[in-house]
Amino acid sequence: MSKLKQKLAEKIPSYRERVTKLMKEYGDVVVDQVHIRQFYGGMRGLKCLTTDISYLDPNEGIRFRGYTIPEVLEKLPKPKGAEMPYVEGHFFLLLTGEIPTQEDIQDVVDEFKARNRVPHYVYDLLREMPRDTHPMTMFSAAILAMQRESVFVKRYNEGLSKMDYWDPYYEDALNLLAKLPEIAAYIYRMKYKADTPIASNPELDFGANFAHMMGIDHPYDEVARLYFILHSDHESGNVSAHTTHLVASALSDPYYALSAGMNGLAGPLHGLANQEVLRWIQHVMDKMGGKLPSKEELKKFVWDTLNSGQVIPGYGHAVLRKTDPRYTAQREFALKHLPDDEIFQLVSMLYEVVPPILMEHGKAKNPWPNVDAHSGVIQWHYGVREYDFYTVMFGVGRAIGVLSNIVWDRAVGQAIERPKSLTTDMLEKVAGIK
Ligand code: FCX
Repeated sequence: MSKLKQKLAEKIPSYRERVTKLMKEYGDVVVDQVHIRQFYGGMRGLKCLTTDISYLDPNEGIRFRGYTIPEVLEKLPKPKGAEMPYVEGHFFLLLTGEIPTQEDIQDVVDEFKARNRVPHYVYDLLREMPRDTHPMTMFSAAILAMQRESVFVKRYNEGLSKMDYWDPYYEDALNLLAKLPEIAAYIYRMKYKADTPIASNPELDFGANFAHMMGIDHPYDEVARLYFILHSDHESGNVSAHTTHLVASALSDPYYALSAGMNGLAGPLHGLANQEVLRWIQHVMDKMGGKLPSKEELKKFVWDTLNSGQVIPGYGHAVLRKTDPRYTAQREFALKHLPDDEIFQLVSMLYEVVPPILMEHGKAKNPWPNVDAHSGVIQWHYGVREYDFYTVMFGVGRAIGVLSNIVWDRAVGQAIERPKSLTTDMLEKVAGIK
C-alpha cells in the first residue's frame, strides 16, 4: 500500500467515530432553518452539507484543510528551483489534511506517474467527435468513456463491505486524476494546434507535464501548478462539487461522478465564467480599436453592460463578500511575471472601476472579483487564447478537490442524498396565503 493510502487509512477510523457520535447522539440537533426564498433561490446559504477538505469563509475566502492560499503556496513542497508547489502535494494535503514532506511527495509523484497512461480508446472517441465540439463536452466524455476501468464497480460486484468502499474509490480517483492532464492537453492540441499532440514526459510532475504537453515553455509550468491548486476546491455547495458528491452518493463510481460534476462546471454561471470574462474584455478592447480605454471610458462600458441587463463576468459570488484570494494569488503572479501585459493592465483597471459601480448599482451582494476575473488574462498572456478551453483546465484542477471529497464521503459513510420537495400549494399554505 502506498504511503498516501496508508496515511489515509490511518485517518479514517477516528473520523468515523466522530461522525457516528454526531449521528447517534446529536442527530436531532437543529443547525439551520429553511426559508421559502431558498426553495427558488438555489438553496443559497443553506447549511446542509459537510466536508473537511475546504471551507469558504465569506470574508476570508477559501481555506484548504485549514490553510489559506498563501499558506498552501508557502508550505507545500516545490520541485527543485520551482516557484509553485507540486500539484501532487496539494492532493496529499486535501486527502489527508497533512502537509507532505519531501519524502511523501516522491511517493505521490510516483503514484501518479504509474497511473497516467491514457487508454487508446479515449483518443479514438475524441477523434470521432465533430472537431467543433466544445472542449468541455470532449473532456466530460473522455472521463465517462473510462468508466469501464472502475476498480470500485469490480470490487462492489464481488461483494465489498461498505466499510471498504473508500479503498476502490481511492484507486479510481488516482487512476482518473493522473490521466486528466494528458487528456486535457490532447484535446487542446487536437482542436487548436492542427492536431499535433505532444507525448507525456514521464520525468515531469503533474503541472510541468501538462505545460509540456500543451507545448508551452517555462514559466507556464508554474502557471499550471498555480491554476490547478487555486481551482481545486471551493467547499461542497458549488455546482461542480455538489454534483460530484450527489452522483457518488448513489454509489456511482468516480468516473460517473466526475463526468457529471464537469457537466455542471460547463455552465456559464459556474466554470464557464472565466471564458465570459475574456470574451467581455476582448469586446472592450475591440471597441477601443485594440488600445487600453481610459478609466472614464471603462466606467461607461461597465454601466452599458449593466444597463443592458448583463452581469459583469468575474465579479460577484454566491458566498464570498470580499475579493477572492484566488484572484489575489493570480494578481501577485501577474505583477511578478507580466506587469506590462495590456490585458493585465485592463484587468487591474477593472479592479478599481467595477466594485464602486456594482455598489452604486446596488444589486450584487458581492461587488468584488472572484477567481474568474483573473484566470483568463494569465492564460492569454502565455498563448492559450482559445478561451473555450479555460474551463477544461478549471476542471482538471477541480477534479483534485471533488475526487478527494468523494473518497472521504465513502470513508465516513455518506448516505444517498434524498432531500424532500414540496408543491407550490404547500408552500403557499406554509406562507399562509392558501
Ligand atoms: N454583475 C451584475 N450583476 C450581478 C453581478 C455582477 N457581477 N453579481 C451579481 N449580480 C446580480 C445578480 O444577477 C442578481 O440579480 P437578479 O436579482 O436580477 O438576478 C443580484 O445581483 C443578486 O445576485 P447575488 O445574490 O449577489 O449573486 P448570485 O449568488 O446570484 O451570483 C453570480 C451572482 C453572477 C456571480 C453567479 O453567477 C455566481 O456566483 N457564479 C459563479 C461564479 C463563480 O463563483 N465562479 C468561480 C467558481 C466558483 F467560485 C468555484 O470555485 O466553485
